[in-house]
Amino acid sequence: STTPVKVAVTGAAGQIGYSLLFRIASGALLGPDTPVELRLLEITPALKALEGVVMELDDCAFPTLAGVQIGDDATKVFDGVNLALLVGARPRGPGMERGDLLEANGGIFAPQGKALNEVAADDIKVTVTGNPANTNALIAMSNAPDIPTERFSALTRLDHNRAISQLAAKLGVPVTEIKKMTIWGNHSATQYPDLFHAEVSGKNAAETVGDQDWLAGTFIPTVAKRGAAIIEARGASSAASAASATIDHARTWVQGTPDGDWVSMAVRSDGSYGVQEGLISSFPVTVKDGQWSIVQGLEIDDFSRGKIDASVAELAEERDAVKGLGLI
Ligand code: NAX
Repeated sequence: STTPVKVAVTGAAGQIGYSLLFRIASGALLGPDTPVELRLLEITPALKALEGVVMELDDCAFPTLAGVQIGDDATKVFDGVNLALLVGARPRGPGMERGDLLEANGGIFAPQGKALNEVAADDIKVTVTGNPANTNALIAMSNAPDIPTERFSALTRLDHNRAISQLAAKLGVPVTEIKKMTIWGNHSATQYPDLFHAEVSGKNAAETVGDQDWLAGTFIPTVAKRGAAIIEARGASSAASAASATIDHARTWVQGTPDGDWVSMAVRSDGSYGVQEGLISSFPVTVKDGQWSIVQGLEIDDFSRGKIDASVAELAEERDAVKGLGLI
């Protein structure tokens, strides 16, 4: 088709944006035959820096980049958008309590949800990368009553990719041998990367590893704390890998999952696996024709049950906090 797909990115002048925009513009999201129009939202003081990024996008002469619009007004920037990648968020500052963090982000994601509700295209799909991603997605979703709830999601694909990479390294196999990885729960240190349903070359991953101490004592914390390890090493938080995962997430949502595999996405719970209905929690999902479904029928043992419940309890606390603040 020659009609450009309109892709909104918020926080476009930030670190993740600096990697993400060039990947989208080069066709990594929608392929080499689909023109893309970028709609970039920033806060007013960052617009000048964003103009510089747009100059660089121009200088790439990407064949798939049909146009770029920038601005600080969500109702203009989101007008007619088909995909929205909500990356810009308020980071936790020194001495900031969780309530302050949730409130500051509510001030971003509630108006953005309302703007999407008002002006986005009918087929809008929303991906929240900005932290706290699950709860920010819940806030945006709750402020967009006319958009079907299944069009909102939060990013746990970076955690998913980290889990695949760690497992592949442990077993000395290519990442392509790993299927059916799952991240459950919140994109936070309570997340649960699950090897009991993952497969390595068609065999059960937990059995192949055969080392519960490594699984519980090394694998899970390494994946859950990888963001902090990147900050420690790089002096800045994950950016290129977060951008890559955001592309993976949105591309899977558009193109679907291959047979015999699934991905992790944080989506609105329908009560599956005992996850309280209405929370935006990460699940194993398959995608077909642009619609995700939670993989059903997996057996959850006591170890996994405890881990999932702990992360979901944190999501419920965040939900209660933003409800108390009148944000949802
Ligand atoms: P940066 O601080 O480099 O960039 C954020 C940008 O958002 C800034 O340019 C800022 O001006 C902009 N912004 C703030 N409020 C805005 C608003 N109301 N509308 C539009 N833009 C706004 O952060 P960066 O490293 O790019 O990270 C962005 C977000 O991703 C952070 O919240 C970060 O915590 C989160 N992450 C999420 C990950 C995930 O897996 N879900 C992993 C990576 C990353 O930590």
